[in-house]
Amino acid sequence: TLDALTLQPPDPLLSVIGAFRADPRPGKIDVGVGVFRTEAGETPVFRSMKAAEAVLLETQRTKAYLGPEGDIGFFEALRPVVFGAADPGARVFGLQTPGGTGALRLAAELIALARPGARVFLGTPTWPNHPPILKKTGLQQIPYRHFDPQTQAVCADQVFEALDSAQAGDVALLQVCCHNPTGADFNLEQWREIARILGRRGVLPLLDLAYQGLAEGLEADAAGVRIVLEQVPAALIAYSCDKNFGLYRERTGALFGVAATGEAARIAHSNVLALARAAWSMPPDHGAAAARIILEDPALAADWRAELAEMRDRIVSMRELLGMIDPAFAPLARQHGMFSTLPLSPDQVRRLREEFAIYMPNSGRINVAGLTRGNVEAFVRAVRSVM
Ligand code: PLP
Ligand code: TYF
Repeated sequence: TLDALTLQPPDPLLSVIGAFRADPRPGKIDVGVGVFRTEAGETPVFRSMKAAEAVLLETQRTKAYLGPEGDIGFFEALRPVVFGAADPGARVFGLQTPGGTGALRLAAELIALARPGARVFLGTPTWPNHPPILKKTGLQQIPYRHFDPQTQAVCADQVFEALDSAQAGDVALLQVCCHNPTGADFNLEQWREIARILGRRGVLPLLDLAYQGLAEGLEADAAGVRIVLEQVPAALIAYSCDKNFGLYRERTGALFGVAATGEAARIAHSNVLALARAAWSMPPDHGAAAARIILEDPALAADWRAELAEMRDRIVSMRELLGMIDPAFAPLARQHGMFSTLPLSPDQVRRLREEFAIYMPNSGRINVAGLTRGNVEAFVRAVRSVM
């Protein structure tokens, strides 16, 4: 049976990790995979997380199964961070998932169960894992242009036009903040227009929130969710804690659903539980348990928020520095989060790797958190020299 398989290409983002590691050149620069890095080039465990893990080690009395929902306390503690004052009460359902990826996959499965082969409107370029997840669940993709490489900004008119061509029962997969791979987010005015269109057309929003707190702040970064919820009866939110709690390999996330009524939420909830059971049965506990301890403790939560603010400040200052060194990079200062996509060909990306030991995926996406005050000028010079 297995000899019927054919060779598959590796993950274009994760394969940069190994290539960078194998390069012996000092001064090499990794702007590849999307993990936050400090000025020292490290991706440390948060202080607040270390403290929460110590509490967990001390107080955890059992590791007995929790069930397909995972840690309900985690889900409930995260809920106000996502919805704030816009919490739809009994219309909310959901569960803990293995990372944002697990939440996306479960959301896609739920949509496919309700409406097999549903159409999903998807802005391009997007995170390379979005298309395979939709494909695996048999959903149909309707791509449209999200980003204009010339202006380095959202092409809002094309987004509105695409979404306005959707019909009742269609889905729109939208990234809420820190757009991966372009950093080009919707502003509030654009979110309001998108929300009106989704409401008018009867489109189900599938909101991908993987970087809350890394753009402008925890509250500001959830604006898209809250604006959309004012205009639509139902929505799905795939949430990742892997960046904003620094949990990455612990695979921590949640799927939040909002249904039209409490009864519809109860039914949808029973379906996501059944789908989770058939996929991973129960999510891994550690990251969610530690995140819950942070969120439930005012002092730890305050420290967590301060650490997030530090990360955000570093990202913003690297973006500003890029623009100050070379005006061609100035538009990057208006973008959010770790990612930007430079107008580089795969051949130029190869030259940066071979001649300058600068590592990024072939798409020309860079992680600005891989830059430091010490290497940013060399980075700009190298990029300019291959352009
Ligand atoms: N969505 C986007 C846009 C992402 O960049 C990521 C990154 O990992 C995810 C979802 C999934 O996050 P996780 O690592 O928690 O699965
Ligand atoms: O886009 C990124 O770099 C992050 C990390 O299969 C990531 O989202 C990349 C690829 C992948 C899972 C996570």
